[in-house]
Amino acid sequence: MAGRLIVVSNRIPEGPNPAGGLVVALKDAITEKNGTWIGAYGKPGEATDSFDELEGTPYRRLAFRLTAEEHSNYYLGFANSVLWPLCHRRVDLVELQPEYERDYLSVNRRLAAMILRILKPDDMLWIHDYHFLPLAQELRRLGVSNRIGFFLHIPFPSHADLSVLPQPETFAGWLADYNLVGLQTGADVARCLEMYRADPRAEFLPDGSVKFGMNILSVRSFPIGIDVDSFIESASRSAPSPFGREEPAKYIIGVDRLDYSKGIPNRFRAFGRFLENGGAEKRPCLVQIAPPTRERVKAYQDITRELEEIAGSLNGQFATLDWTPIRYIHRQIEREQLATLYRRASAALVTSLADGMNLVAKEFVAAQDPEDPGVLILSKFAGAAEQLTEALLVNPYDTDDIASAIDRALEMPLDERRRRHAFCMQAVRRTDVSLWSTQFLRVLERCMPTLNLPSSMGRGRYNLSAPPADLVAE
Ligand code: ADQ
Repeated sequence: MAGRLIVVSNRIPEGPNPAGGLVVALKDAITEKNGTWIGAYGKPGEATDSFDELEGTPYRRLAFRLTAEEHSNYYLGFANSVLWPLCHRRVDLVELQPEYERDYLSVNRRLAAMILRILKPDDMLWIHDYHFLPLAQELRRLGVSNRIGFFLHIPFPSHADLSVLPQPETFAGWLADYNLVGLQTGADVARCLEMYRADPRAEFLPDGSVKFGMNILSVRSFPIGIDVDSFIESASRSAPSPFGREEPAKYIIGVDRLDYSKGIPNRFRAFGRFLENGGAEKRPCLVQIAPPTRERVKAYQDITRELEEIAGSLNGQFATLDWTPIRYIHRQIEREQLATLYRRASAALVTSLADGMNLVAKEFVAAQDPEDPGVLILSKFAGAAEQLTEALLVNPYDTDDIASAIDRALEMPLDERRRRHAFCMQAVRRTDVSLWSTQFLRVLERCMPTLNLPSSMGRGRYNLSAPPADLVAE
């Protein structure tokens, strides 16, 4: 029997029936492969050097706890105040503190040692996201030669932005210890390869893989998607209006984690411009759902304040006794309700300044009635714009561009709405999340396991083959 699949992600799926996006994507694969999910859980506490096993899911869950200091320095610090802004083209928000990187490395080192204790020789590891960039390097140092894949959910940083790191060259070194690096889009792959092209330690092989020292790694794009059929099913149920009796006659929807990368202030300003330019006569409502995240990081406190100011000022300027232009809701919404909200909306606004993919865009498309679909307005800087080319693509920095797209969306004739929706729906289906995980794992399985050279304990090693071209995702 093939080896087990071990998945590592920042948070472990919690509760007896966890249902986040990544869980939907991976639960079948991990269950079939007798797999294990590893991630942090609970509130910060005592550091442990072995996992706690959580019961109640068909796959095994092994959880670890961060200390309060690690949570501050590794999670809020290096991961979310250095790597997150760096990857989202906000180097002005990068906060460099020596203890951030120190704890980032030490958490990865501790986790590697804990994984080593449960690892079997033919297990395959799939590591997720920017919290664990150096995890393969730490595992290789311990002599681990298993296949290790990595998927970055957020944009790959530009070569110029990487230079804000105190030692920019470590980034290329961290990734080089994976057998396969998966990125969201072709543009991300191009930026990653540009980094290796500029690095004298890297050499390109004829099949496009990168030889780095003695290591060979493949870099491919695997655009993530949603569980299309289940989303369509949720949206097609004839559920009562989530607004009750307060449903606006015509509304545009925005759904985001409250994050500066999502471009929500620009969206509010553009909606204001649209109202000023005569849109107020149509009395549409912008329904923005944005639960706060990472509230201890200053940049997140700033954006919360900024949005309240803009929404307050626009509502003050335009509201009437029976119409509130912006309804801004700071909470998480149930999945079923979200699907209904999408379906009843005339348009959706996704205005990310940078975004790995943006699943909200795909959920909105899947939720529409194909006979009378709403219009997706999508930032050209969201990864989803590489596939959803028939959305109304906008420059999120250009207020007038978004304002006129809102106008165009609300006026769009039915046949054009149907045509654009049908095109986008095909793209949403092509990137269904089950295909995403299957393709990634098929490519990773075809990578030869790494062979350690005893002299250098994992630093000098051969990876005998890159994945064959027929298995490469788009
Ligand atoms: P996120 O930055 O979280 O994900 P996104 O892809 O839009 O962004 O996914 C958000 C998910 O959370 C969606 O499924 C959405 O429905 C849900 N959600 C958001 N706000 C909600 C609310 N108020 N109530 C309920 N649900 C809400 C990161 C990257 C993205 C990448 C994903 C997946 O930043 O670029 O697409 O990972 O790889």
